[in-house]
Amino acid sequence: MSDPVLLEITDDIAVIAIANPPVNALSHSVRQGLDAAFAEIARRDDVKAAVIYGTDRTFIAGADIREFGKPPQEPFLPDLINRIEACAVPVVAALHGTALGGGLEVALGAHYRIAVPSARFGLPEVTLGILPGAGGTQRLPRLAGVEFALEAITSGRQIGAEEALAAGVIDRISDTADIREMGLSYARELIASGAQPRRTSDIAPEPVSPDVFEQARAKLAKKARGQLAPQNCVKAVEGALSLPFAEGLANERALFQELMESDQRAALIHAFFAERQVAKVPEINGVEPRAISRIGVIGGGTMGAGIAVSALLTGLQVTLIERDAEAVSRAETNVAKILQGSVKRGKLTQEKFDAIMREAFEASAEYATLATADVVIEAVFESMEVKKEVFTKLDAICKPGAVLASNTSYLDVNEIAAMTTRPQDVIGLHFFSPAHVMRLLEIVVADETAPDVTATGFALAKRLKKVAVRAGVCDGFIGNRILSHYRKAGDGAVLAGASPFEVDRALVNFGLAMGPYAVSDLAGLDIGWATRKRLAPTRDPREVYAEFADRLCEAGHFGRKTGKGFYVYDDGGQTPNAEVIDHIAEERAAKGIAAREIPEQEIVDRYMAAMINEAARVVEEGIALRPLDVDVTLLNGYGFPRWRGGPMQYADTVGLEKVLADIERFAQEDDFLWQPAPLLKRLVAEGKTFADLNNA
Ligand code: TC6
Repeated sequence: MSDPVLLEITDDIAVIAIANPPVNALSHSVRQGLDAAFAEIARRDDVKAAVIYGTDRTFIAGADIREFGKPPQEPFLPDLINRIEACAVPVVAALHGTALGGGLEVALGAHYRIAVPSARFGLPEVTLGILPGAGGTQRLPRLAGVEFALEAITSGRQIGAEEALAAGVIDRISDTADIREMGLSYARELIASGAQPRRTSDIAPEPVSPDVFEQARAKLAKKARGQLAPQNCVKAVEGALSLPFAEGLANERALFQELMESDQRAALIHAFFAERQVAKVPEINGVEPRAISRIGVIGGGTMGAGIAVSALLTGLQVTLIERDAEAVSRAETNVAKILQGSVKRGKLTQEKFDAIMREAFEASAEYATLATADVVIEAVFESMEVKKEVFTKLDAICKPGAVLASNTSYLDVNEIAAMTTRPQDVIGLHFFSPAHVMRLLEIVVADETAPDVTATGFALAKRLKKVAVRAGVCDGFIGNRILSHYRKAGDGAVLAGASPFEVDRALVNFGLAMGPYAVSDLAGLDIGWATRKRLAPTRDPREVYAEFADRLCEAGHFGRKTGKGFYVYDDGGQTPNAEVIDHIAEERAAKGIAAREIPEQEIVDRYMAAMINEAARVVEEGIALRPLDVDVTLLNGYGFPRWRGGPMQYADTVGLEKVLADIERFAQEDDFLWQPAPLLKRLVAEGKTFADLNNA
């Protein structure tokens, strides 16, 4: 392996190049190299300034996350950055790409910072369940003010060069193309002007009212409910104001260590790597995707319009098909409305909006306009008959090699593919609503789908900035199949004695964005009802079927859209619907169930055990490639709390033995719903975890 840190002395300037692809992370060898370079600079008396820059595409994207959880090795990053700051000659950080986390902390330890206009900055540690533990919480408030630092550190957001300049994070923007040269010429200028080292730690932070911290704490308690890292970030920044620099650093270190040892850190880092690992699908390794520039979308409702917008925003040409002129015009309005939302939020200029609507988007009632599309995504009504009709037409019209995709969320993609003469070109692309917002895309690979069609699905997902997960064909694929199982466990808890409102509350307290009953009100109770009716003929007679949701639907209560469902919606508020309690009481009486109090923890245990158990089956059957694919699905499409890492990571954290024991306990009440998955039993017997399967 070539040297990750190169030191050369040129014109009395020490030039330090970091070359640790792909992102120049501060791995042990990089820290060693930087430490040695600054030791060399201290030894020499012919060096008048130093420049640090990153080779290739970026400066430093942070500490090496792969080293977290392993025994730390010296030199430690905080000490190294103190050493850089203590350097007797001016140190310039020449910045491009992303200076994130420990990378920005290195830059803050330098004395002068210059960046190209496209450079981006940030302290994203909070998103990994930690805090900037190499002086970031102490130096950023000194340079950019406490309020700026608090917001940047607790959000972890990326900051552009202009904003960084205005805030005082960097000193200068330059559009010199050669990063090394950019740093060198700044250093030469500093030498010529007699500039001295300028240490951030010497700056006294501007005082702020203690209310600033209280408000930040209160806001984060709501926004980042249950999370440790944001609160520790506030404490660390508070220390920058109340403590001398060295003590502030020690305080930061202690708070950092506490987070390093937390399950939340392990879960968030699992999520980070899992979201990259999901794209590693053996069957497409080395397979070239088909070219995509023109997309066809069939159906201009919420889903179709969302898919169209998602594609338009990444520069693709989109043709949207609807039934007739009236539906075409409604679809156009839907697309324009969503895009206008981006204009309002400042994400799209009015000129760009006009250009997209004029040049990239077309809506039509003529299937023939799809003849040149590279990928066509069907997003029509969820009915096999309707979908079959669409695919028959597509088969007749689309060019050879076009990818024909269905956005079905449950149906059999093999059956859909069989309607065409080219099943190898057919795939499922299951978007989540609203499709221009939700990050998840399930790529459903049917029996005859060609590998380059699967590769095209992944390439499209990347272009649309989605996280794509490979799924096999079954009713509901990965996410909806698991969902229908844990929803039954929720219903089981209700029949046993909990109210739907207690179930919702328990799961929100656990960290879910919304409880399952509030979610079904939002989605529309008629959707689940239709699915239950569809599956009724194949329902196993041993299943304990909960009917209380059907009672609401029969009364015409479909949730938010009708003003009433599990909750009553009026004046923007939501209150429990008392009718639900009556329906449940009647059903318990009819089923001969004596209600008992179900503690909050038991509600969570039931819900999680059902999720994990079905997920284990999904993995064992190969519907999901690995446990991590399930985690990424639930995290990005189902509101599972990221700081718990997904259900499989959660299962490993609480222990598979406990999960199995829970299932066996619940089976005493309903031994049909609670049949332990063979994979779960095997892992427990072998003393293994789901993580072992991820790494297999
Ligand atoms: C920190 O700094 C703490 C400091 C305090 C210490 C006391 N380490 O995302 P991509 C890998 S915490 C190790 O696909 P992009 C990634 O797994 C850190 N590996 O590329 C992938 O590997 P694969 C704070 C890393 O161009 C490959 O690099 N920093 C790291 O879409 C390419 O990544 C962050 O949180 C890392 N730090 O996006 C930044 N980063 O090819 C985390 C990436 O084997 N990184 N890899 O799958 C990012 O946000 C993005 O990677 C990016 C580049 C914006 C830098």
